[in-house]
Amino acid sequence: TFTGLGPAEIKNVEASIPEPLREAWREHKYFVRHVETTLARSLYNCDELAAYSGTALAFRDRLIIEWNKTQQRQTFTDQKRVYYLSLEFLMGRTLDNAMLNVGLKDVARDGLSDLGFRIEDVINQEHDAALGNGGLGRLAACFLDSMATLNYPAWGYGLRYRYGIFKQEIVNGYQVEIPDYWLDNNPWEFPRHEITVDIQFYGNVKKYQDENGRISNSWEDGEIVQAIAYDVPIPGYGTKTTNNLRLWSSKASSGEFDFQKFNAGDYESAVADQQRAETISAVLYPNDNLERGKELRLKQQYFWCAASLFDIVRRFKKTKRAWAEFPDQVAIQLNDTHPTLAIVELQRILIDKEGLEWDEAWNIVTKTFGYTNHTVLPEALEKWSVPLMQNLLPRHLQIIYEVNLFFLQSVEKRFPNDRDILSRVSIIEESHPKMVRMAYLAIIGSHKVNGVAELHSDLLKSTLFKDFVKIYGPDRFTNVTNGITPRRWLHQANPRLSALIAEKLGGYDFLKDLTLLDKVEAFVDDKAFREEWAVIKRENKLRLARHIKATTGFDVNPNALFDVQVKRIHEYKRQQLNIFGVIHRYLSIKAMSAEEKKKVVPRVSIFGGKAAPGYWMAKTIIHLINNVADVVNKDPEVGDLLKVIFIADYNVSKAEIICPASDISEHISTAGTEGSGTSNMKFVLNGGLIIGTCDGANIEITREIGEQNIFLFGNLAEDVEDLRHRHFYGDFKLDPQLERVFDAIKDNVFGDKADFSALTSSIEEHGDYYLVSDDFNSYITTHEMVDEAFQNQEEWLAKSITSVARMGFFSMDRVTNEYADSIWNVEPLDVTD
Ligand code: GL2
Repeated sequence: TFTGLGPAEIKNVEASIPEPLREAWREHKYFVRHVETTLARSLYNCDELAAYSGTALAFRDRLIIEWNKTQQRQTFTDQKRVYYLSLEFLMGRTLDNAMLNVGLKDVARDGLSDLGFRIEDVINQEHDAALGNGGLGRLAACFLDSMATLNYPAWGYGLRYRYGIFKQEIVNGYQVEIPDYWLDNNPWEFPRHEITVDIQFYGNVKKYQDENGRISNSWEDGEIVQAIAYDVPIPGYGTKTTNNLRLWSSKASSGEFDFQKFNAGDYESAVADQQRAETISAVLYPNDNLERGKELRLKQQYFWCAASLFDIVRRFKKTKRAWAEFPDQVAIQLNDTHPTLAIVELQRILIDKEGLEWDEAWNIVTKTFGYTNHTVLPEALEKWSVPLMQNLLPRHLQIIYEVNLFFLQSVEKRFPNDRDILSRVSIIEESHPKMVRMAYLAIIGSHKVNGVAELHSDLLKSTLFKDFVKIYGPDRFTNVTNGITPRRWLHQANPRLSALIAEKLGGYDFLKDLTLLDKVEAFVDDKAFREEWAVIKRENKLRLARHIKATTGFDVNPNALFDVQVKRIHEYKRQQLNIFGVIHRYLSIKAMSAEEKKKVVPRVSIFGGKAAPGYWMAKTIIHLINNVADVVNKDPEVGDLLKVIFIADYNVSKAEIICPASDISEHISTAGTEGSGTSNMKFVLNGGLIIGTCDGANIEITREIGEQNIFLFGNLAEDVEDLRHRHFYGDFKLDPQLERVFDAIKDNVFGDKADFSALTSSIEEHGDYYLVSDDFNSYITTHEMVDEAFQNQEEWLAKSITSVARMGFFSMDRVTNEYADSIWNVEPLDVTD
């Protein structure tokens, strides 16, 4: 080990080391120094947590240097930057990623091993940064990785929630939520106490005449909350570019608390202001694809938009350019409608603070923003009540009304004979109370609007945003199909597969250009390669089996077909369809003779995902899965032929273990409901096959990998409306196989039937909105095809290899370049010395 050396000796030893190893040596030195000084521990009582912190701090030192250089370079060259505004960044862990991006993981492994640690155990000490719910938040994190890797001058802006997404425990089959206080011992953030912004709420608007005689508006009084910046370095892979993610934290603006009140004995009200202010960035709303219209959420949105805009404008003003150049310097991407107030805030700054004329300002605004829509689900479309906004953001509401007025006037001019169109496209919905339609505001205030998969973007154009296509023409609307970063989702999650591919391709270039994977297809018949491929899958399954054993106590057979569905629990994602299928399988096995059982392909059905705490039906689905697991796993008649596992607290770091271990994964949303889905891509990239509906990105995955390599089933999006309509008018017959499943539930086979009656009756009696019954037969039959295919391991292997080879399209780098070219108009900037 390297302990016990003084600085002079370190220098001596360092000089004696050959150059390539010298860097490695420095890493050790930094590690030891951090453990002994920053952490004030001796190496003799350095536990795994301290080893994690020491390693993290050593790598952080490197990142900071590159980060500073990158920021300086970006400021110096003064070229256009992109700002990605997202309420969610589902980052997961950072250390492993930082080591791989910097390229020194092997050095760290050796160093830690010298000190008696296994690198995996050290990595496992890190708490996930879980500032997101699901795909939307993870997409934002993949964006950051790609933008840095491709050297785009880019910043992320978000909120520094004190509590990330809750931790999930399963108690007696029910989901229980535990707060996720993740900030202790987080070496990856840098508080910037000097970067603060005062954010105003409430108050009222006064008109006044400015020095040029112009009537202006001023937003006065109300309440001020302070935003403080926390910066997180984002290293690119194989580049020196290290971008910045800036997260805002809220604090009472008076600083500490009111000492006068405190001294007068009024303790409670002395701290009340402070607590109220801190509440704004306290918690991430745990809803995925659902908006609830709560005032605190609107406060979060404005707080974050206003702080970010202030920061962006401040940076622009330093360049002393004319305002008209703002869109040449700044591109702002809105991740969903959550940051739509940024549009209004920029208009407010330009006209109220900077004195621009309305049209000139609005022209700048619309050239600056791009809006990404992620869902067509009506319950996810944001609307804010006008009275609520009037109270919280009076000036913004005025501006929204004005934007709407000018917009509707232009629509009326173009379509003078169409009265209905005005109420259909108005930003204000004439309901009680009136509501502000945020998606419409986002479209009107942006120059590009995109969906996240082809089907999704087509549906936007033909349904939700149809009128806007008519008004603006088709060019404002585009598609950019989602992707994933191959660094985390292949190289980090599946290092052996990555290494095997690198060996065949002569290096790791494919991690920067994923289309190079197509060369893997040449090895599909190579015996040694195939064997190695199979061994890796098996190792990954064993790793997951160990995790399952450690967390649930169940043994699963690694030879069984691992069938995985991990994602947020939602009726539209149809985990209920899956668990009904499992029950069907269970009942079928129980009805078999010993001879018949011999032909069954053993399965492990693995579920994971969180339900929003207030989403009762989703919680019922979790309960059913756990009760089914309880019965099936104990049934000696079934044995190894079927096991059901619910992995609690599914998150990014668990996904990294689960994705490489699946044989088949399920992406089975009702056609037309899933925006894109991105875990489908993660599974295929790791050599798993998928069963899916013709929905979201499944369709393009099929196009890329070939339909012989995917198991598609179910009704098509174009038929969904008609089927729902028919159900509504009583034309519904429960699928007979599903009826058998329901009968077992009603016989209390899986616990008290009353617990699940809402679930079964939503299908039998209330219209089966998600078409579970309509798709059931096709689903079961397709699973039989999966079993059959799995029995031919040689064929299966060929499908697995071919699919991976054809996944290049789904790299987040392709996605980022498409946004950069067609929406942002930004160029990369190399940060070499
Ligand atoms: C989502 C979509 O539901 C999902 O299909 C898509 O892949 C992601 C990323 O584009 O966005 N929309 C949404 O509100 N959440 C998603 O995951 N939470």
